[in-house]
Amino acid sequence: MKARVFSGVQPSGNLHIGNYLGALKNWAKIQYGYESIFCIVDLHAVTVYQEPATLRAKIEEIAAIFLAAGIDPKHSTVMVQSAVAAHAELAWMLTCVTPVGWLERMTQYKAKSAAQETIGDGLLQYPVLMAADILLYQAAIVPVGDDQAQHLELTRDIAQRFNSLYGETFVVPQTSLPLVGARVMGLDDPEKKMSKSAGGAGHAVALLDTPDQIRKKIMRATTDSNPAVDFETMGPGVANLLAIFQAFAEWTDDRMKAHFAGLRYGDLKKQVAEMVVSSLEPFRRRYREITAEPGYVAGVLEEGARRVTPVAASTVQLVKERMGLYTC
Ligand code: AQP
Repeated sequence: MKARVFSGVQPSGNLHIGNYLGALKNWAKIQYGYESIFCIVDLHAVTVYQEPATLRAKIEEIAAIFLAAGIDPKHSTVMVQSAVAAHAELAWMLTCVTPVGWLERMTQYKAKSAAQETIGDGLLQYPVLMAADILLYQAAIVPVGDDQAQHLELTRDIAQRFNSLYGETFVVPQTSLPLVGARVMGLDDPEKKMSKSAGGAGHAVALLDTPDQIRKKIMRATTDSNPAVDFETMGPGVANLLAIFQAFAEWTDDRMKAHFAGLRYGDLKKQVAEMVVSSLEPFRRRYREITAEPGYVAGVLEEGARRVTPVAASTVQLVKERMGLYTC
């Protein structure tokens, strides 16, 4: 039997090239080597307020983006978290073995709670629900961007703690990070990671941006006071543009240096913009085709929930038995 892969995206904004390079591109590449489950984690999205009608529409949009990015629904499962109640059920059981101090240390919790007047309990519990998502399917590999590495470490800690308290129950998962593109930074502020819920109009290149929007955003990206690319002294803005190019083009470091050293920033930006536009062209075409077929995405999601429900139920049954909870 093939090892299982699990990963997810929150339907909480416009998916951007950071989500693509950090997660989706890698998922499409590795999916055939594993039994793969890719999830739209809507229960995570509501840890901060989402307008209900927008959230509902986003769920199908994100599913269509997964498929357009190359996830093959004949081989891989695409599903919505809230369609399988066992995610929330297992999260409670894991909450009971997780010390609060572990959760308060999470950097994403610190950053997101700092921006809220009242901190919802869900924001603190977020990594436990994420652990439940992964452990529910006994996933061996979790391909994510670098910002999720700390949550993955916590998932491993929770699994190990549960296993040592109640006996071997969960597979302890491994994190899989892409070599380039694991942390794409904001175009307007290269000190901050590109994020769907932060920044102004020039912050992120959305996957559904038009070629002209992509060109405009990249041409306005923050660089530094040098006139041209110098690999020894370049600032974070230039390093980010080069990383974006390299992640799309899949060039080696040597080829990048030979091609870009000494290139003026205006020309660098033009080349990065054209690389992003042309790389996303097949994605845009597939997205148009997928969304033109009424009911197609809903059917994929229904089938996804149907496939994973028995797997989730068997893990919950095992956990209940281990903990001495009531089973019938
Ligand atoms: N900037 C990034 N560079 C590389 N990978 C990234 N990911 C997110 N941002 C970058 C990866 O994309 C996957 C899905 O992310 P998510 O939807 O679960 O939420 P997130 O990590 O919190 O991403 P955002 O874009 O910052 O969303 P918001 O603003 O809604 O919180 C994950 O694998 C993530 O690592």
